Amino acid sequence: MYTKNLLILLGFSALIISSSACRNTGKAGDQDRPNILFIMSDDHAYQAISAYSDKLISTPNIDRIAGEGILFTNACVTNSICAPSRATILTGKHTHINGKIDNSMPFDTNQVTFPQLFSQAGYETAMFGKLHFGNNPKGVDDFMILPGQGSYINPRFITPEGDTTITGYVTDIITDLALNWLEEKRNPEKPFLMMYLHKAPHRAWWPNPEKFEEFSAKTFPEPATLFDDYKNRGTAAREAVMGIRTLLLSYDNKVLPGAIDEAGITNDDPRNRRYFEGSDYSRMNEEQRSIYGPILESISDDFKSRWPSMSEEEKRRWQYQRYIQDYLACISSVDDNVGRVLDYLDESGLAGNTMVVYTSDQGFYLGEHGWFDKRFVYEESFKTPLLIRWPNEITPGISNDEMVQNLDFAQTFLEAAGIEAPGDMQGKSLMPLLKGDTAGWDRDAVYYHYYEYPDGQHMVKRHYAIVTREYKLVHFYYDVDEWELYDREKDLMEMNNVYKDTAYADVVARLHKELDEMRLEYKDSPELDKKFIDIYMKEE
Ligand code: SGN
Ligand code: CA
Repeated sequence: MYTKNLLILLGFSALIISSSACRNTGKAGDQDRPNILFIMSDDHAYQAISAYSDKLISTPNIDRIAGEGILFTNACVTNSICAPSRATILTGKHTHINGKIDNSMPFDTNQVTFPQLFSQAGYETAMFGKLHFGNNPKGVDDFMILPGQGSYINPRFITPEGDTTITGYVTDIITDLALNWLEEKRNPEKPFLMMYLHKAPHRAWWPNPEKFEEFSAKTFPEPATLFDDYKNRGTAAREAVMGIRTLLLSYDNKVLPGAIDEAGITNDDPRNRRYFEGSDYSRMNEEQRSIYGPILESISDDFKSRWPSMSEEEKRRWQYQRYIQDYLACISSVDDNVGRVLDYLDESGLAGNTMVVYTSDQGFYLGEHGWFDKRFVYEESFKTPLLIRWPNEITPGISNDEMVQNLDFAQTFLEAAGIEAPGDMQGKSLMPLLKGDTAGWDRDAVYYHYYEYPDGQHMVKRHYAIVTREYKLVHFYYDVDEWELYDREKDLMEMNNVYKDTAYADVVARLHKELDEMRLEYKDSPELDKKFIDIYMKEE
């Protein structure tokens, strides 16, 4: 079956190679306009991309994008959570303007998204994978998206023709769909915009069986702050519920529920078994169960033999290893699949005039501060990976440390395609930076605002912030009124809130003023903060 599909794919590749070879020699009209391939994964921390750091994993394919293009080392998001990040990317506006401030708020479909503008300008457009908006994408000629968070195993897809379920592993399937569209479905006479959006490595981190087996046998280094005690920080860090020890033993760490009983544990989180029973595990067919089974048994045996005699510290270490093993295993599949797509672009002759972007909807904690998840403006979740390749325009192997944001993507792609951006977009095109022209880049601070609180789950308080290269000034509000200041140059791990340190009095005064100005400039305000709280109260 697989071989047959492969042969069909190869056949089509050959056709495309010959047609695109002709197409790319021309320099007139549509053939000048670049293709855009936007690759985004879900919760992919920059710490888990070897172009940024090789401490945890090697990602040779994702790295290729930067090796043959540009690596942004200071890219960040405006609101570190899934659907708001996607809304910012699609609209080029902060979430208080586009209205999608949290995962549950509906997306206002009257908002203009950049794929609509591409479509109007004659581009062929498509979207495959995770959107997470609660409504279908606008401006795409073709799409297959996961409902909500979607599933890792045998995922269901929403398509323009109705729903369908595909047997297999989600990362491979989304890639098959994207490649199939590139090879067979798109109109080769037009430039394309493709949104290729992975579900991985989102919780609950189900790897494919081969990676699961491979990575569950590895041991990974621990971050320096795995045992952070949140001293010298505010209430928000102490009260957030995203500690490694709050990971659920079966649902997250893949210990079979029976093994928890056999280990004599009587105080397991009541959600654990329920969630596990409704998880990807329940979606497996018999054949898949028989492949995953021995790996789950081996994890469960290790758990039973060691857990009952472990100290609290050892339990945190054990749960961290299980977490990071599965997380990185999921990324390894993403990397392999990105490699398939890059190879296709090379082989088809499309690579030169295709801008390939790799990013994530936000960063993620990989045990730093003792956490998983995101949401905070603190470094690991505020920053996001950003790698861009476009051989016809970008000098290979450059790196850029300017403060760029996901807010900038829409205007960048529009400028690249020669399409005028609407005047109310709030970002800045990165085109000069892609061309190595940093002289005219005059942004020295970015704005951040997170809203999803109280969420009953991770409980990260509402906050807004101004971030400059040197400092981060944050205001936590709603049920607290607390300010934090971090010295980003002296305190890389953000362990000391120096807001009340008199040595920083001038900095605090200056940043307060700049933050006020920035809130005005981006049209955010105390009235809007209140409006969003009122909407939230009504929903409750
Ligand atoms: C789920 C996860 C959370 C996660 C949110 C948001 N819990 O609710 O841990 O923060 O998604 O993620 S789970 O028990 O359902 O796995 S986001 O990427 O969609 O914003
Ligand atoms: Ca996410």
